[in-house]
Amino acid sequence: MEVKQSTCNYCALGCNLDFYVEDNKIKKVLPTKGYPVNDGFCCIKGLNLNKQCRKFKSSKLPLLKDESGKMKVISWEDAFETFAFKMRSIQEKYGTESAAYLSTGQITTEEMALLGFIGRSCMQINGDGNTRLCMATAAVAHKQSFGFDAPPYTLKDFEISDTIILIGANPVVAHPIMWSHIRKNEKARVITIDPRKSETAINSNLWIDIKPKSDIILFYTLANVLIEKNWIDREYIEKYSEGFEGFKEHVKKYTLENVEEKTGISSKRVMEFAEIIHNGKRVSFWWTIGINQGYEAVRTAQSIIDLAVITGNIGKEGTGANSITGQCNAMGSRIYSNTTALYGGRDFDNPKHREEIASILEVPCEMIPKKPTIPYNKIIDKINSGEIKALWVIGTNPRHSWANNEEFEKAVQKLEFLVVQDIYDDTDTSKLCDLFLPSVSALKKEGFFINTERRLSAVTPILKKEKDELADYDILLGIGKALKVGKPLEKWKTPRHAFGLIKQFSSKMPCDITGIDYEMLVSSKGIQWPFKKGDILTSDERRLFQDNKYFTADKKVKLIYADAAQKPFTQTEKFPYIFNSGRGTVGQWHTQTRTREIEFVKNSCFTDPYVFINYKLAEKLHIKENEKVVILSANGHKNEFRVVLTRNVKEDQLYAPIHYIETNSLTPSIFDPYSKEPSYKYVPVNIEKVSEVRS
Ligand SMILES: Nc1nc2c(c(=O)[nH]1)N[C@H]1C(S)=C(S)[C@@H](COP(=O)(O)OP(=O)(O)OC[C@H]3O[C@@H](n4cnc5c(=O)[nH]c(N)nc54)[C@H](O)[C@@H]3O)O[C@H]1N2
Ligand SMILES: Nc1nc2c(c(=O)[nH]1)N[C@H]1C(S)=C(S)[C@@H](COP(=O)(O)OP(=O)(O)OC[C@H]3O[C@@H](n4cnc5c(=O)[nH]c(N)nc54)[C@H](O)[C@@H]3O)O[C@H]1N2
Ligand code: SF4
Ligand SMILES: [Mo]
Repeated sequence: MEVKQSTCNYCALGCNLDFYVEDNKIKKVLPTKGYPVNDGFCCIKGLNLNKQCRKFKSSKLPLLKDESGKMKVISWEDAFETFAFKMRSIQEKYGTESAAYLSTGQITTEEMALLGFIGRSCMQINGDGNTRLCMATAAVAHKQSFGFDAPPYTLKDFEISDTIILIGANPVVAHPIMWSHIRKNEKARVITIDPRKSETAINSNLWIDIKPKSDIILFYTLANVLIEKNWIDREYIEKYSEGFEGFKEHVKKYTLENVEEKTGISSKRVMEFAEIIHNGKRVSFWWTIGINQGYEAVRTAQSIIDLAVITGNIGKEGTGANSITGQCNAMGSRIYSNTTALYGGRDFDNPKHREEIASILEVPCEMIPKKPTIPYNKIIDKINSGEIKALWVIGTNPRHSWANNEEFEKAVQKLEFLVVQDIYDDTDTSKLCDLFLPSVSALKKEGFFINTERRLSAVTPILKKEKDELADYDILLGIGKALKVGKPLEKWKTPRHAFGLIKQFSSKMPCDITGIDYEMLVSSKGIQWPFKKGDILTSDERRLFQDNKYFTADKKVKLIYADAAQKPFTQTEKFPYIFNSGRGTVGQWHTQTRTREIEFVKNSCFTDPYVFINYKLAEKLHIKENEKVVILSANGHKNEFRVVLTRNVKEDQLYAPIHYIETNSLTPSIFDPYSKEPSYKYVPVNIEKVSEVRS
């Protein structure tokens, strides 16, 4: 039996797995021993990767909607020609930017880079990704504060930190292997900041039960206290940061007197928290999308960075202001998809950067876009206003996952051409399309992913493609040919060619990987960026900023801050409760297209949408466990949910898992002003008994 090592294509840990293969069938999956991320462990999703596409397989050939509205199987050639003909005619009729695409953090970096070339350079259209829904805030915060989108840590930092502060992050459910690194560290004090007592809060030493979206006020108040008490690292601040005097003045407004009213945390508890930070020798701050998804998310993320910097908890072992990513290749998409940043994290508006990329690709400089893509929400707005007529969706399921998701359904009705490229033809979005392009899953692909700690790892073809099966990479090449891209496409012949280009894109950038050959990634321990030509690997774990040099022009980290924003919605008599949403169980992945293949997950999870409600609130409203209620949102929509009673959400709050399409019918069209990431986790709602609403 052959054993092939590859990377899990679910979450951003990028666990490695050994696949035991015989006769092009997977007989067994075991987590790779000795791999620095998961060393012989993994979660239920990774263990069941062999089931991906087993039961709900799409047709191997594309599908095209005929005049009667039925999907008919067509050949790949016809699909590519149809794609090119329809896209070109729409662009000719309505203008170049009347087409757009929405992509993903779940395909290989090579595929992202090629898609970025076809979409942004050859078609000259806008294209954003589901990483906007997830990580855009962290990317913008890093870029502004550090000078580059660079998560600084290595997973080992969890094991050597003495104070681990988790903010808006629920790794017990969302990153179980990350939690296992935390568990290994028996000495650390673990503090979780979350409005609900999440599975992680339950297992922490301290739960800071903050009011939703008041983190920024807590962090500024903490900073104020730490500065007043002189519990800060003055030498670090002076030598390596910029903006401290202004920051110090700014946080003076955030006093202990006001903190409880705004955050729900008493001044005594804030003082105790400040002492914990002061007493810690290696304090690490970790945040995920409880922070990234918000109406002032970038500034909140930066208030975390500011705290780490003023206390000197950055660039050293077991410290850092550390953003955790979500999807297996979110980091690949952030740096190499050519959408929000030019290849390699360059700037679209920098002529030198554009020339460098044009010269690597051997194309005229005019082919390199001069501006980042318009964001996801603008793409949807422009479909609704009639400016965008064609949409190409790759590896994401926006009918389910987009905020206020009925807006997406509305948008689709206005489109003249919707193409969906997915591994299943029955997703909520696939079901709406005119042309369906089936890709094989990562089990049959070659390429690489970049995980949350900047580790590149190989995606190895575990199974051979069958007749008529194509990977996203092949599909993109087919589209490129039909679009008559011509000679420039020769540079992209295979994923290995793309790898070579990506290396060149990275040259002299902070994410430099010119020292990595693809073979070095295969059956290896992965390699974290940067790894320049000539570098020698001396350790499995590397962190950034150990030399205290940041990627800004003056090499200093910027302390960035702003007045806390007004809430876009407040709780009123009409909408008295706050509706929060996030991951439900370890076994369920987002819109469930893939994890429905896992029998155990299917059998152990609700099939219909549910919402957690506090016992006391239920009592007050005469609602019982398992009863169906209607939740009415301030966004104007309502939907039915099954009630699950809990003590872990506050009386004025509700929590719904995102794995059911109903949840996002209630979320608002509100975005952070800098990152344009949706504020999914905060919307006022009301609850009514089904009978009351129907009568
Ligand atoms: N099983 C499973 N694992 C996954 C995924 C999955 O779908 N299923 N998805 C992956 C992806 S793409 C991502 S991005 C990650 C997400 O990983 P996480 O961010 O850990 O997951 P969430 O459950 O969305 O949100 C985390 C917590 O934020 C809290 N929160 C809400 N509002 C606030 C607030 O105002 N302040 C604070 N401090 N906390 C708040 C929520 O109550 C929730 O417990 O998970 C990844 N892992
Ligand atoms: N209310 C609320 N909504 C949220 C969130 C929240 O916390 N609250 N979180 C947001 C976040 S962080 C995220 S990341 C998004 C995720 O939202 P989505 O991206 O919509 O979720 P997925 O179910 O992961 O969709 C991925 C799609 O890609 C397909 N796919 C898998 N592998 C491949 C492949 O190799 N090739 C192709 N072509 N297709 C493939 C899958 O079948 C699936 O249809 O949801 C966001 N929505
Ligand atoms: S923790 Fe993440 S990367 Fe590891 S097996 Fe589970 S889903 Fe895959
Ligand atoms: Mo995500």
